[in-house]
Amino acid sequence: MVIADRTLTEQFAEQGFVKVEGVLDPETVLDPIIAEYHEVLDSLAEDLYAAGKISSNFTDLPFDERLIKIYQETGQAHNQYFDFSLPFQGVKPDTPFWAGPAVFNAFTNERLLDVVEQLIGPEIYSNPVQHVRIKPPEKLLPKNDLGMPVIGATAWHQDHGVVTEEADDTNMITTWFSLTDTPVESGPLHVVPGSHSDGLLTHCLDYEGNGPEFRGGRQIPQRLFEKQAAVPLPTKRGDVIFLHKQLVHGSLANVSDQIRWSFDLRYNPIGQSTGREIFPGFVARSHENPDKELRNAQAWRRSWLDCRTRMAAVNQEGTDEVSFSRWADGHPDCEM
Ligand SMILES: O=C(O)CCC(=O)C(=O)O
Ligand SMILES: [Fe+2]
Repeated sequence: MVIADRTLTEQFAEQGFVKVEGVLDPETVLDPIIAEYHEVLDSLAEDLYAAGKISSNFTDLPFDERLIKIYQETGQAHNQYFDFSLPFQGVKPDTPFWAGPAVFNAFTNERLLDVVEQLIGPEIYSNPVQHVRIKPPEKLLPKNDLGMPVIGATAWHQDHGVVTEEADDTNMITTWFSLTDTPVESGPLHVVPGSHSDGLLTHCLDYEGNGPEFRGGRQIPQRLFEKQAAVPLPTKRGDVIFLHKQLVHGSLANVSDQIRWSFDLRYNPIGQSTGREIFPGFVARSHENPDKELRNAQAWRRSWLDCRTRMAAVNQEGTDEVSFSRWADGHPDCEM
């Protein structure tokens, strides 16, 4: 595949990212996901209504308005209901998550895997570091204790910095796509071209030096990379962005009137550590052992249910039997 006179792999090697247009078919891949998430929103509304936390189920409202209303009335974002992952701490036997068949269908999409294959080779493992991010317009969102929207812009980081040291030699690639068009004002990815060549940078915990929109939380101080060089990557439905694990990136704020809704999935060559071993991955494509490819959405969901059972026995009330972070406080790079 050739994009703007350079091959996809050349562009990825030079820039640390590549956007490929029209990889996923909106009607057969993305619309079924959106339909599936209507059920998820139903269950969120039912649970909150039963607990007396919202004044109505809001069944008459369209998806976006209903989600926003629920976030407003509860003063919280409820992303865990929608995410195909689990928290690192305090998982309960009934912690909600969503690992539905339409989601699994995207993870195993052949056209998506064809591009992944060009970038990391033909033996492809679905790495379980993966998230859905549904971000309503910031002006409509309640604020957290720091005065920031309860779900907003993503602070500067490298995806390598999000996994444990076990994955230092893993050739992990991130794939990012949006369920709805994501113009600049909706808060797309924001990447620093070429920054993947500078190695793993320090990620600070609860850092305050990157400006009010990134107050607190884990992030790379802006003085460690060329922030002025950052470019936004708006997307249309069906486009997919591929990121090198050391590309410095974040996302912009959603200052539009629409929700901003993305998936980020990761893949690595089979046999390499995922850097999050307690979470379940699977063989997405194997030319050597095609019979090992997982194509059963129920089995995938069950693997997350089993993981939830395992997680409910560890990392409770401040204990840390399973580590998810490689960073400690007190690095000189993090001084203000
Ligand atoms: O979509 C976002 O806000 C951030 C996504 C991200 O950091 C990623 O896909 O690795
Ligand atoms: Fe990221």
